[in-house]
Amino acid sequence: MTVIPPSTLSTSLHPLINALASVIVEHWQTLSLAPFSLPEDLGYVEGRLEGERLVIENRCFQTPQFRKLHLELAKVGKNLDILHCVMFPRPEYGLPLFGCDIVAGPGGVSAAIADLSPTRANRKLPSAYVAALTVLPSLIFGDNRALPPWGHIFSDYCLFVRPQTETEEQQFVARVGDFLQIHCHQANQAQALGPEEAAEHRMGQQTYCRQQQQNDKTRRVLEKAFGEAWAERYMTQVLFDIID
Ligand code: BLA
Repeated sequence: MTVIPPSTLSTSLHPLINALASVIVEHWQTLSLAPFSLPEDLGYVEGRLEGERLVIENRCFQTPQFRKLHLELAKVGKNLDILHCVMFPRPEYGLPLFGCDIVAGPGGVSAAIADLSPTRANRKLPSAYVAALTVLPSLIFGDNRALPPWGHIFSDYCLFVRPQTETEEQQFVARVGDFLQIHCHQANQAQALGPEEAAEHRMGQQTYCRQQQQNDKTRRVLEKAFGEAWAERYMTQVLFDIID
């Protein structure tokens, strides 16, 4: 069994980030994990953002159904804590992409986003996902955020909020747990598709990555700490690598 190592950053991160990381790791343990090597040891990286230390800690795995499970925790100085997670399926299993991003600052969590994003050309999630997601009770958040222009890759079930109370934070964590429960259950039952359908899902993943690479807010944080070339390489080869 592959053991997921504990985070070395967790003692200093926003509680919502630690809670989400725990939920993610818990669900990943239900999959058949194997190690995944990042390009040139990008497991733990340090840079400087306007004189402040940026620390990135990556945990990566693969499974029979997922080519890459990526959980990243980052800390920028004392002021910005980030959780980034994407589960990239192997295209032949026809699974959607789970993605989650949390950005927390001194004023609280400014962005909490989670989705199961479709990879089919018709932008629909598999019917078993729709069946499971539609029976989840609807949630109320006081501050729903609008998606940026590149955000058409996300599904109708996407949560994008600025949680304002602890109850809202707990509600968010619980819903991410629901997404992961559905997703890991479906993945563990998934059968491989034929080459044509796999090609469609591969294209869906390429579109997802291309759109995510347009997130200037992520890029700017990485550029300030590590420079333009490093940020470009990190965004296109680690965070959102486009597979052929
Ligand atoms: C927003 N992402 C952000 C923001 C920052 C980062 C600083 C702005 C916060 C805000 O608007 O309140 C930074 N995110 C990072 C950094 C990393 C990171 C540095 O992951 C990695 C090192 N982003 C993702 C994934 C999703 C995602 C997987 O990585 C979705 C599943 C979404 N992040 C996302 C969206 C925004 C965001 C939609 C808001 C962008 C906007 O409003 O323009």
